[in-house]
Amino acid sequence: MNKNRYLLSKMLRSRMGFILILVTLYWGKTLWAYLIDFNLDTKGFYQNFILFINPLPVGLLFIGLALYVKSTKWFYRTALLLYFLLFLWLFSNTLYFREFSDYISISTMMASSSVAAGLFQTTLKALRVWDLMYVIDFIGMAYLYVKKKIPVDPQPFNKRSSFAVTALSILLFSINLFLAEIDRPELLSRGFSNTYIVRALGLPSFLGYNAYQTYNVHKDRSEATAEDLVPVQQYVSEQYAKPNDEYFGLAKGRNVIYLHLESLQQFVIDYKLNVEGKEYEVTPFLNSLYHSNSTFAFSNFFNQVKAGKTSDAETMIETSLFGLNQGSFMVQYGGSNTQQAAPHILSQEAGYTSAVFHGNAAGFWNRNNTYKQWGYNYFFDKSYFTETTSENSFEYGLNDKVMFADSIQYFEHLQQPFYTKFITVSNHYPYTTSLTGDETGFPLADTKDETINGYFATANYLDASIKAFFDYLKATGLYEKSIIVLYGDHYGISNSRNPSLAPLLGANPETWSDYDNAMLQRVPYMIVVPGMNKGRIINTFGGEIDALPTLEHLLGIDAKKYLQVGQDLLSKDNKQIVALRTPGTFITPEYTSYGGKLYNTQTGEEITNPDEATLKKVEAIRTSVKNQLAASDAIQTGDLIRFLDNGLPVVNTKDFSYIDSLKAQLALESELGDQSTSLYSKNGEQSTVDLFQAPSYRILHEATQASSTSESSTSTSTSTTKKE
Ligand code: GP9
Ligand code: MN
Repeated sequence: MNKNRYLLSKMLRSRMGFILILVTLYWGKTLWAYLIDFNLDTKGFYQNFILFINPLPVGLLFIGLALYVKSTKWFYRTALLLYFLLFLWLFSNTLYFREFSDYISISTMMASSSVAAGLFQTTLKALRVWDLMYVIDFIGMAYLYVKKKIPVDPQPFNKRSSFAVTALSILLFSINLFLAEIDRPELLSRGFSNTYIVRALGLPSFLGYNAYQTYNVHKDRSEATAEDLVPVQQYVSEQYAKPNDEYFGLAKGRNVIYLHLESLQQFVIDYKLNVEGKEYEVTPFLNSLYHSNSTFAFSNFFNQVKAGKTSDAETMIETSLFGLNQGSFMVQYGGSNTQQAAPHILSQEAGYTSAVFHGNAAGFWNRNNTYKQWGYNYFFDKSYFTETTSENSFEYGLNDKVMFADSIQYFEHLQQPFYTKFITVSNHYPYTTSLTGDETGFPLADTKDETINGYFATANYLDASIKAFFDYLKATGLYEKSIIVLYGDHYGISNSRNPSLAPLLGANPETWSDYDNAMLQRVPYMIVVPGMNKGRIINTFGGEIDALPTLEHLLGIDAKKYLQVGQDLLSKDNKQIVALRTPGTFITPEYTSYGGKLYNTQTGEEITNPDEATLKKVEAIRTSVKNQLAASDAIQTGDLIRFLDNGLPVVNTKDFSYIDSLKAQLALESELGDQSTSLYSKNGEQSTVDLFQAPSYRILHEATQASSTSESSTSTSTSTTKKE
């Protein structure tokens, strides 16, 4: 016992012991910050375990570098300095987080000395009593130093052992990374959010990762010049599809409400799920919109996203430029590129106010920064809504009905006309975790694949929440003053699962082909213009890239002067060539190129021996697709809009703060007085919050099917299955 204690104290008095003490201190402080200061949203044992271990490898790697120093004095100085730097980075981030709910990135450091200044100002305000925990060891060390009680080991570490420590920490880091990738595949290639990186790998690794990304972005950007605009502008003016007189300005001056339908595919429209001989309409409300003569409903509208998924869809919808071939544009460039997105264009051209409502954390997909560049006045993320619990939310945020309900208190204070977007989330993979309690009951499909089985129920929930929101719009009178655009962002069922889906679509899994996969990339796209009766189902082929010019023309704003590569889908000049991001893939009414094969779009037959004429036509399509993607990529990676002079002022991101937005809205309302156009002001300063009603699945169906005992037994068994 005594011997052990002697060995331990000898060990701790050695250089290695000193390093280990510092690493442990750093570890402890980081965990303290994770627990007390940061909001890392970890769920379950596995994520918490990764969080728990991640300060260790990098701490050991850095502080361990001191072991290479031979001189006694300098060894201790170096070790303390490295420890101090790690501490400084940790502590700066905690202070920054208290103010901005995000982590310090290279661009925040570079872009604004104001952040540094702001940080300094807020530092004092941001300090808390318990911050003593972060510095208590320094006080202890100073005391020991003064009392000359710090043991000094004059024995240098040999190179080999120092190297062994470095190698060990790299090995530990690789294990950490490996575990993190299992938890979240493609973590580094797709980026997702700063929170995801920090909680998986820790703060110093986040800095390294961010530095690498920033370096790449800056390299492309610094090589670009104003001259690169010339071919791009040339392309854009050739690509321009002039507005259709019949529809130009049809919705001029109306509020624009975008409803982002998470993972909703076109095949669910009009689809009836057959379970035990009974048919269940999955999206009854969306179906009614689809067939309404107030709706331009598109039947051949394709998602064009890549690894940035939701963020790619948003990028296209808001800017008519593509996401990247690798990773997410919003994450890599969104916060720093000069952009001319819908909120900014509409604010400048027609005095619109803009806002986004979304029940996830603001940093996901770097929305908090990108939205500022897009000119969004407000961004109401989950911090504005009811606290998330396991009943009302899942991994990706608050359930849709709750998100809509909680949005109204802010929505009603927006000045009109407004441009808003509600990003739903409950119909997100895995489709089995978002619905609980009274929201369960829609039957599960019966395939081998649980993901597919749950998809219809969450789609049905999404449909019900959209209906509730429409009911609210009608009850408040906003409906007639608005144009409501709904779009599915991307597939919900991945290609690898499609053969299992096939039987539900009346197809044979054995003969399921890449053509079928391509056709399943269709997503809903509906433009509802209440009061208008020119609506119908439109078979024009198009995609997300085309949404903005289509909207602009409906609002009476000519897309011509903007650097947008999509085409108005209501224009007669539309080329109907849908470029997908995977090189070589595209869809037109005649040909589909997908999975390396060419198909006849109408019949689905593979074209193995194309004749001369076909070859020629396909070649022309390929060139057109390549040009469109190349023009977009040049704009995005070269940050070319910064050179553009089309009269639109550059967005000043400092105009926007997404903190305490209600206060800003109310202040504006009272400043405007009689001139305030918010719903709240127009409604005699009466809140409309109570007009939003979103009854649960159980309540809705008990009312209509109370008598059907077989139905209630189905729902009971469904909810039991879900709990397992
Ligand atoms: C998260 C949500 C999901 O906030 O928008 O993004 P996705 O995983 O679909 O790209
Ligand atoms: Mn999505």
